[in-house]
Amino acid sequence: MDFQLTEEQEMLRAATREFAEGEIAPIAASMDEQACIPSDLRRKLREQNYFSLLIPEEFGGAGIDHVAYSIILVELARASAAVSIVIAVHNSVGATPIQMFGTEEQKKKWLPLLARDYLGAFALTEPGSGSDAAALITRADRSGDHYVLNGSKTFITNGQFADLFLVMARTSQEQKHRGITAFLIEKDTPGLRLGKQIHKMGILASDTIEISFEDCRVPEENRLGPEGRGFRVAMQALDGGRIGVAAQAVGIAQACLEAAAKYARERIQFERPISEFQAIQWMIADMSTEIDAARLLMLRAAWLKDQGMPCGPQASMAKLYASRVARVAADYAVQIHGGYGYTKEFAVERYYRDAKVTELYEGTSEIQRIVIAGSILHPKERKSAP
Ligand code: COS
Repeated sequence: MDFQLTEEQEMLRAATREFAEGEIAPIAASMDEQACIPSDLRRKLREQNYFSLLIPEEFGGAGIDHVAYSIILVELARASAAVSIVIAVHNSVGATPIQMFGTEEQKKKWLPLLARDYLGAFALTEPGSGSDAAALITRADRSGDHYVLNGSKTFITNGQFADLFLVMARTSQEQKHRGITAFLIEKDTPGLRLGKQIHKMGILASDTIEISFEDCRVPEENRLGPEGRGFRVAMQALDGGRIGVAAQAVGIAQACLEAAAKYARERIQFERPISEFQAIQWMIADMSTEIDAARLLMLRAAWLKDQGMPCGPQASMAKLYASRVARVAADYAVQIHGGYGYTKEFAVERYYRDAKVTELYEGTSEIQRIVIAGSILHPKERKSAP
């Protein structure tokens, strides 16, 4: 067993830290305040290949492994959780499913576009189907060599700026999850409407919207995978996506620890830095230990994915644990800052709001426990590739 990153992974980590500290961290608070990522930063992220991380080189991407990918997301999230999720959604659940389930034509058509200038989004959740994803009711009715979509989707990260949506819709009313099919839908397809912005508690700079379909005609060649296999596409996309959310959580927690340690060394009370009090030291020690454990779970899941081995339960474990660590670390960081931690003067207030979402999206913590418990109580042979 080797706990050391390869030279290339370490180089990517260091380069991302430099980029994130130079270009993202200085504007993270103002992005949060204005609830948007400036186009200039989006352009720089594109130039630095962050939108092509998981796209294979043969399709114009950086083609890096998942271990490197997760480490990069940690560094981005350490500067801005909102930026990290924009990148993670595009790569993990926007582009990767095309690589996993697409035909050669689909890969050749969409992956270079996603690597170069398209932004990807993932549309599974509906107002009536969140955790019970297979209960979705958006219809895709066949009409000759097209499908006609009707219905609505919610909580679409990247939705406002996305060029390509991976959409799960129902092609059969008779079967629950086996009646779901995946489609690739471009933003200007007639009948696809961008709906209202969802006003969130945290990760404010990343956009989250509703979308709807009204007699939206999608050609058969835009179907991703066979009819009735869309639930599997979504689940396998989420296996990878959950590693990304775990990485985001580790990054937020790391930022909390660093901010808390810095403040504790500087803040004088009772004539000494508060870092000299054991109550503070224990919080720092617990944060540090738990962040390391979360990071190791994240790396193990990423490594399994790189080996082409089943990683669903391990991705769920990483997300479940890392997201709780992020929430608790944010709580400790605010606590160590005292009243100041409750103000906009310090970044820990933002970390506290940002951390919570990692326990909610890409499957709540309760769903992660269902996946983990299921893998122990009802084990199934599952391959990570289709
Ligand atoms: N990889 C491949 N296939 C998977 C899979 C995975 N990780 N998870 C489930 N499947 C397959 C199963 O093998 C089964 O297929 P077959 O019937 O062909 O054997 C099918 O999917 C249904 O599985 P299951 O019975 O476990 O599905 P459920 O409807 O009970 O749902 C959960 C399972 C709860 C895990 C799923 O609905 C889920 O992940 N919900 C959360 C959704 C989510 O994360 N939403 C956030 C969206 S992004 S903000």
